[in-house]
Amino acid sequence: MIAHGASASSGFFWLNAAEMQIDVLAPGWDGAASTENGRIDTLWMAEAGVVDAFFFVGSEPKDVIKQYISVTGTPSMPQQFAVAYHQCRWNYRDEEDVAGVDAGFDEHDIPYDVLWLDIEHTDGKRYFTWDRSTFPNPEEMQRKIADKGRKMVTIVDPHMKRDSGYHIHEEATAKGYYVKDASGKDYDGWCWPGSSSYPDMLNPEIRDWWADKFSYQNYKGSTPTLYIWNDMNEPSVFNGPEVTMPRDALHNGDVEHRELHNAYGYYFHMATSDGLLKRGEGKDRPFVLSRAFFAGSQRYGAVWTGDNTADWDHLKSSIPMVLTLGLTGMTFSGADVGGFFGNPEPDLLVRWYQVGAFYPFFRGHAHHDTKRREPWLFGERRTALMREAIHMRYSLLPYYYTLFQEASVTGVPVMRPLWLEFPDDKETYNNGEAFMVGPSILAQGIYEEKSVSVYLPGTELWYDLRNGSPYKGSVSHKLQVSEDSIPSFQRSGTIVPRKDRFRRSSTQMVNDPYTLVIALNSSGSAEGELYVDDGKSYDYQQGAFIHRRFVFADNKLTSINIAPDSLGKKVYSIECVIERIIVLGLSSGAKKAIIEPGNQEVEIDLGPISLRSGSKSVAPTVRRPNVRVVDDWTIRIA
Ligand code: NBV
Repeated sequence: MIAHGASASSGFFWLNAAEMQIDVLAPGWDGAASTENGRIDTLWMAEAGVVDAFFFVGSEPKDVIKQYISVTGTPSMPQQFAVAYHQCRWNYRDEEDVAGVDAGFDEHDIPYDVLWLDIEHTDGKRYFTWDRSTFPNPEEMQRKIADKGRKMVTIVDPHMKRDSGYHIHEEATAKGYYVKDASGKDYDGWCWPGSSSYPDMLNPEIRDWWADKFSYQNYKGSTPTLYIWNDMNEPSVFNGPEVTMPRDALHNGDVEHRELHNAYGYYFHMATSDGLLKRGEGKDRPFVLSRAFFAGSQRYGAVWTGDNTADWDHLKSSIPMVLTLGLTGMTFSGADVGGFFGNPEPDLLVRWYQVGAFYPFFRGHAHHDTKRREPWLFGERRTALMREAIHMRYSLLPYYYTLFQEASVTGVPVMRPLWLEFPDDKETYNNGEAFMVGPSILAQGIYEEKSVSVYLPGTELWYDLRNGSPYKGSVSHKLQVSEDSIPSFQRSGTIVPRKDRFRRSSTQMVNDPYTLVIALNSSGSAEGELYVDDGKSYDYQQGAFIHRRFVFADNKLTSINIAPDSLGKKVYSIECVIERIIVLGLSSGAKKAIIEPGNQEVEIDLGPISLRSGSKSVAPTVRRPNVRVVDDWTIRIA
């Protein structure tokens, strides 16, 4: 629980994985004690376990998050590709289907990084196997996708088919690795494969055994560009009480399932993530998406909000859900774009892409009973709008990656409620429709309306991301809704790094030049950061990264190295330059800039604010300064 008021913030965390109920006795509830001085009581009950509780107190909410993270662990740093767009469906049927979807993105000039395979790709829902009639050559399929810098993900659920011909089941049975029922026999529940049992993830030896299943030798048909999706790990049991395992099922050390339930998925995610780490000999960062999670799951990968529905309300509620996850450390999260159940009306699908392009985890997904909905199936105009939304995300990838790095150190989430950035502004406290991405960008979802009120906090200006128009802070702006994008703004006083050349996948953007977008505040200054590393390994932990702070003040932009020297055993360097600097709020009289060192003069003139098709808006732009991001330099507006 996080509580926040203008003068202080606090948190309470009860580490307990049993069923828990928390009553928030807010005004209007039976038994609400007192709301004097804004006080709201809460009542906590758990079915089992011990009271192992933590209080966190700070002067602002980020202090509370940092303390909570110091107890439960920092979010893992994702690979760069994982921050880009993912395309999923239950199910891409066969290798031809996969090739067709992959080609469809290229034909329509839409970047994507990851193609996902759901449960039907397996041989009878036996995970770690392939249905060879539909996927006869999985390695070749992955290699073809990888040639474009893309990856694949397959699903691996915890219910193991009780089938004597299935090697995993045979081993787990022989070794006694399954969760037991109350009588001590292997627990047998019903799930996708039929009769199934569940490895006991509480036991470290069993987690090790599970992790080994991801080696290339054990997982036949897997390659280094294949990553994993853990679903149904609550665990979900179709015929179990409350659709899960009975509370008296037994885990390692005779721990009853009732004590462990909410952490089963956490351990499963942990073991899977360790598996990917092991298979790459600890070199590459794992990517594992998990449906079930618990305090600390942020260390093992991404999560999503589960099976939503293709309706406007679910689009709307995805925002408070993702924001709340972020506050609890789980910053790498998102909702199924388009809605899992049902067919989205095309306008909803477009809006979902526009909102989803801001989620930290950005994946389109759909139930197998729904119609196909790849982004080019709804006419040219809508294809263009969805392409635009995905392009916007790709151009902001340097900013997102920088925010993920911040989250991996402090736990402060990538996507933030407004009050995390403006803790003193009471107008923001109940706002669950708008959100910040990092400290610099504010966006507001559109849910069917024709016009929308957007509250912009703080006293400074905000600049429309699309056309650079300035809007005043501390004001609710009534805006006409445009179909082009959802309202989104850059806060003045900030600098956002972008990459504006569009490629097939993020991997192909590695050497592309940067654009910096500077939004000046009323004192004519601004600040921002850029973090870059190799996007995949752990070398950054030994200093192999670039971390710059850009400061604009007194008409001069300075690039400062903020990477600590102490880590410097390894080095990361790139030749990338900054090809364009857009300065929102700069007087139009400025005509040239001087770069130091070198005393080189470059032009300033009006250039496009975004490279989106059809965008005509311009702003003062420093043309081709071509300074390297790894170097120290200044650029003075003359
Ligand atoms: O594996 C099938 C689905 C999956 O597509 C979805 O994303 C999960 O949340 N899975 C649930 C099981 C079936 C749900 C009806």
